[in-house]
Amino acid sequence: MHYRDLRGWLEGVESFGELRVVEGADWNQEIGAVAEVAARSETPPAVLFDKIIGYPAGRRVLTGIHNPTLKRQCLTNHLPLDYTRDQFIAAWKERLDQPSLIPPRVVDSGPLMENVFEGSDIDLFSLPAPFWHEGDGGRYLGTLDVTISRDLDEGWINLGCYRVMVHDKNTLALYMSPGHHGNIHRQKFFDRGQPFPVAISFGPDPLLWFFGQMDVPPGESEYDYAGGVRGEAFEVILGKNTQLPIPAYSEVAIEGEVIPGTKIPEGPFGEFTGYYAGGLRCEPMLKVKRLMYRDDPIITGAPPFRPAPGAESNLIRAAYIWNYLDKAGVPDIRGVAYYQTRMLVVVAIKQRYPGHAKQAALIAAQCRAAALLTRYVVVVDDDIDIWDSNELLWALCTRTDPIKDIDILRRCWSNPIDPIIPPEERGFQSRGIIDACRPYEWIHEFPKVSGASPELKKKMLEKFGASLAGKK
Ligand SMILES: Cc1cc2nc3c(=O)[nH]c(=O)nc-3n(C[C@H](O)[C@H](O)[C@H](O)COP(=O)(O)O)c2cc1C
Ligand SMILES: [Mn+2]
Repeated sequence: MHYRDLRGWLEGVESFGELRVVEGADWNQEIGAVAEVAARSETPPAVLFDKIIGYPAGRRVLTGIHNPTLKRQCLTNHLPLDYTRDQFIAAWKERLDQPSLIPPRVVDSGPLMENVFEGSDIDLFSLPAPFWHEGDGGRYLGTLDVTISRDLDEGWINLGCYRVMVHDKNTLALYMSPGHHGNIHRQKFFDRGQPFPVAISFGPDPLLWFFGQMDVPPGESEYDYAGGVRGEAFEVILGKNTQLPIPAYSEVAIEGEVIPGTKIPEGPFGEFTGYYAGGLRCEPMLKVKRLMYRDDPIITGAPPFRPAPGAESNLIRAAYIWNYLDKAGVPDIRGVAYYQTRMLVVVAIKQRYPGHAKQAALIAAQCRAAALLTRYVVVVDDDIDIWDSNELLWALCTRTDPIKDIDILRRCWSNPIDPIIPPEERGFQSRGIIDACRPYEWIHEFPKVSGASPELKKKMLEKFGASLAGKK
């Protein structure tokens, strides 16, 4: 099922019954709370909020792109809707291994230009940016956005998903953590005393956002990757003030400048870790020079909460880590799971030689896709279903002897919103490496796993399944 923009994506979601419409919610905390309740349901739907209190009908907010079912991830990623998790990861491994890159195509205009405001006509409060969580410090227009910037020395264009708070009618605060490409781009302008030009899409094509929150290597543009996956260049309009390429089918976008030497409050914000660890901080002000939106615009939102059980985790990041392991020459990787909000990477291997598990763990722990904020890396044998947390805990408890099997890496890459690190030490973290494989030295003598064989279980189901189901 192919879609060309967010509206096409919504039609797709509706066609398989995963779209809900909520009318009459308040931007002030109600949208955030409804989004959380929806995210915790068994099949978390996408929720389109309309007739928001205090706003004309048509100015909408959409949640449920970032915590989707597998089917919605398939839709977003232009894959067959009936793909299993394994097929999805395999398809992404291939895409990442041999990416087809299609750069964006500049067009003169697009739906985004249906409403354009400049100078004193700009009013960010004309859009129903939600106050997402009760303890937040302001209204966040940007949670599922794409921030577009250019590298001053090398010219390449970055897309990153960074949170954006509304400060006043034409001022925003943009939070980009150290090491992220937008942050490095900003440093280059500020080092020369120049304002940092940015454009931000607040209702992008979900695929552009997907790449915006992924670790595409520096020097490469997320635009080109997303175009490759879509099989067609993204149409972009060049910003009048910044010359930055802005998706022409965005619902809402701004362009402007971040001003060096200025400071405005940013946060607190209920973060993806499930805490307010970043607290109230300061960021330089982003002055908006142009606001553009489609008729009846949709703001896309990804309000973070503590982990919700129903959502699929970040499968693409798992595929990324797996590819890095392959490229580093670690053989016989049988699976990689990445529990995003839990900061946990799990690798399953078929052990082939002494030290194989440690090699896999250390590379997984520092490859680009997992280098930031990973707390634990666990390596297990390939008989463990790494997507079943019960199986994982079973391996952890029965195949590790802590004194032998846990290593600690010190001074790894963390960021200012890491809740367990005392504020003055933030930026670094330690990382636990756990070898939960059967010990290689006596793998063949290791106690046999008990329980009926899969064949016997299957046979018994055929024979007695009806009785077990209470049907006889
Ligand atoms: C919903 C969501 C919100 C995010 N918010 C931020 C943020 O506020 N600041 C930030 O630096 N990174 C944030 N990230 C993480 C970055 O988007 C991610 O690390 C991405 O790879 C950064 O792109 P870059 O490598 O081009 O810098 C967020 C990710 C998601 C999924
Ligand atoms: Mn990047």
